[in-house]
Amino acid sequence: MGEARKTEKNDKERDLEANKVIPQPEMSSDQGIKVSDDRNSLKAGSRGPTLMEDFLFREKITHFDHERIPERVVHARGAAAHGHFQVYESLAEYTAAKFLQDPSVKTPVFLRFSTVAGSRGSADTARDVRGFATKFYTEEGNFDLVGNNIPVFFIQDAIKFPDLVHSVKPEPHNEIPQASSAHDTFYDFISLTPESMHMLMWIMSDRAIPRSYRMMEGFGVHSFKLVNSQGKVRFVKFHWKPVLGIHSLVWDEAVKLAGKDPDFHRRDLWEAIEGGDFPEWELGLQLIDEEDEQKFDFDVLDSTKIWPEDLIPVKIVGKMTLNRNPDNFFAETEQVAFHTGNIVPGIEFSNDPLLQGRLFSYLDTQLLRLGGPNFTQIPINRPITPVSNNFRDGLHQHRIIPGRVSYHPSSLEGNAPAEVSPAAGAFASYPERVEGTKLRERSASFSDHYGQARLFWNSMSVAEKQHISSALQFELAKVETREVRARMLEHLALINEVLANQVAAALGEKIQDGKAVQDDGTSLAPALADFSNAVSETSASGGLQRTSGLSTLEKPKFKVDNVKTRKVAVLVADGVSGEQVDAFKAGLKAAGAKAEVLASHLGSVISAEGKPVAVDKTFTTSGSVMYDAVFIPGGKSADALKKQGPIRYFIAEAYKHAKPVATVDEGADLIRLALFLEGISEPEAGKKAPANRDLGLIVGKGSDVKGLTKQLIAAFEQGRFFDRPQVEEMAV
Ligand code: HDE
Repeated sequence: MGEARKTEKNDKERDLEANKVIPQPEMSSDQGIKVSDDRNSLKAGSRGPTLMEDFLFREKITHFDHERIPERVVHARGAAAHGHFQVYESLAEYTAAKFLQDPSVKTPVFLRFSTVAGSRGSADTARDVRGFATKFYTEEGNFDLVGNNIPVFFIQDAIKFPDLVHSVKPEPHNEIPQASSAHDTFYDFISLTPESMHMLMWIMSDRAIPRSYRMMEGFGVHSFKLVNSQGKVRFVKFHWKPVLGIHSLVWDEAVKLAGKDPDFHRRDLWEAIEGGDFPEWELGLQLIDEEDEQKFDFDVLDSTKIWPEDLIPVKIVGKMTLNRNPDNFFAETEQVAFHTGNIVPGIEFSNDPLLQGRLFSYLDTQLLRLGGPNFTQIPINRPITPVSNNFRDGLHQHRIIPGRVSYHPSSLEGNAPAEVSPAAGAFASYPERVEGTKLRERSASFSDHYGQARLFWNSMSVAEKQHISSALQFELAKVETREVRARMLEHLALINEVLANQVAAALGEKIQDGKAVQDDGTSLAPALADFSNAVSETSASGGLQRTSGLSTLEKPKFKVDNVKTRKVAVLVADGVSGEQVDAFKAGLKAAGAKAEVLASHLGSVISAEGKPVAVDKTFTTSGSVMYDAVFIPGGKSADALKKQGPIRYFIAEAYKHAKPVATVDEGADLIRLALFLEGISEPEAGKKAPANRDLGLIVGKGSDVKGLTKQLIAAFEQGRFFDRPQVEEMAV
């Protein structure tokens, strides 16, 4: 078995393995000198001063003093994993890229997820776009697809990126707020940058608070180009579709999780992979022939626009599986260096001005962050292909290249390394005709900033619209400058009147004829210089009112498993029906979901049958926000739990967060206490069962836990239950 596993290792795994340092039994300094005492510095007398000559002390402390490297200027907080990618069938028709030709080839990948605005130590569940950066270690060199979980971006031209980031980061005078866009400078900037309005809708939507990295989509955002071996060119947008479906938190959960478990997403990814639940995404392509570039009312080069899936369907072409956690967070996750410029033959850039700017930025930032030009030699960044060129020296040079020649052409040592022809696999840009007048200008085809924001809003379900509206009410209420709030309201009025009026009401403002006005009718948002290039009359939405692929609550077009790895909290105390706990756990396990037993203490509780029931977590270290559903088994335990306020809170909170709540027998009383005391009216007798079930409140019989488990699984299929009445009245 050990041997078999070894031979299964891919080239990247072998490469990383070769760099693994196995701890030795004997301690030594970095110079290899054995250390006898690592706990006491060298002193002149046991109470005397430490001696300068203590080279062991100095070496240890100096290394420690230099342990930190600059964090990424954006996307500082992240988590990553190894895996592989395989195409379902050859994509030779579309691209010459070798790793997309053969379905039997497994290309190793390293994928890093991240939040954008927060520092390395910030919480995972902040409202933010998530980075979704994949490094493919292909046979033709590294291909990096450095994407996000939102398919559009805030700005159209890379030159604005420092301004955007400065505006969203903590404000410079007081370094407040951390990992949040809800402050003046962000809204000041984007209210003067209307091209941001489409992305703003996404950021205020549930997409920006994912349930798990494993349950979100990924997007390449820009259009790239695929070129086949005959030189045929197509524009392409890359999509990653999660096999577990797209799921989000609700805002209250995200806020609470930031305190209860700031590592919520990092831990979730780590635990899933350790437990053998390997996250998977299918790769999707949207393709537009080069000749059709001008056929649409949006510009294919504009990264603030999607290509609506109802116009240009997503073709599913392959699958990525993450199956191995990093061995060392710093060496791999922190030191990995992505670069949009890392492409392989068969894939090319488009002229999207946002993408073009990124081509400069990534290499530049790594030079500072990783301390010089040799960061490509760090194991996680090394390609699996041989590297041979005349680059030399530089900080942290690890290669020892023998010989006199470090230039080309040369005659002294056989002219090696020599150039390679494109036919033999060298990269050669396709002969695109490029011509233009030198100018600083944006194309008029980039100037609709509201059409797709409207398309997004119109494509949302009622619950999703409500979430967007609440998010905007929250964020803008945190903005202290009234004119900035007013300017934002006027943008919202161009997207949707109902939305704008809801937000205006929460801000105590009024909108008249699209303008935010004071009581006397005068404008609240004085006209400012127009930085926008905006036109509001046109629509860049392909003539569509709504499109599929945007709402996360509608049934997806791709195949998903909404049940696998879902986590249910089982609330127990002494006297719980052990049989029911066992039956419930077995039923969930069979469906690929998980139950965790929670009690007031670790160890075990004694079941009604007199046997120990193992406890996974205590009530105090967990919370309903860490679970997808709650189950209260029957038995005397339910009576004991009734008396505990935090337990009633646990149940009411899960209910308010629209999660399935299930119970049997004696548990029904506990639920009644928890929910109906919370302001929810108990359904009329007789109507109870069917009405409750539709709302994800599942009350079953202890004699049929199997049936109840099935109902719970069906509830997961349905998603959350946002239609529950009266939840706004609940105190949790
Ligand atoms: Fe980035 N971005 N970005 N970005 N970006 C960085 O590179 C930049 C943009 C994205 O897990 C930096 O190594 C510019 C869009 C991800 O290591 C930096 C512009 C998209 C990651 C940088 C953009 C992204 C980064 C900071 C405007 C989605 C994290 C540290 C043109 C398609 C990768 C680093 C990881 C990181 C620059 C816009 C995604 C400074 C100039 C659009 C996922 O180079």
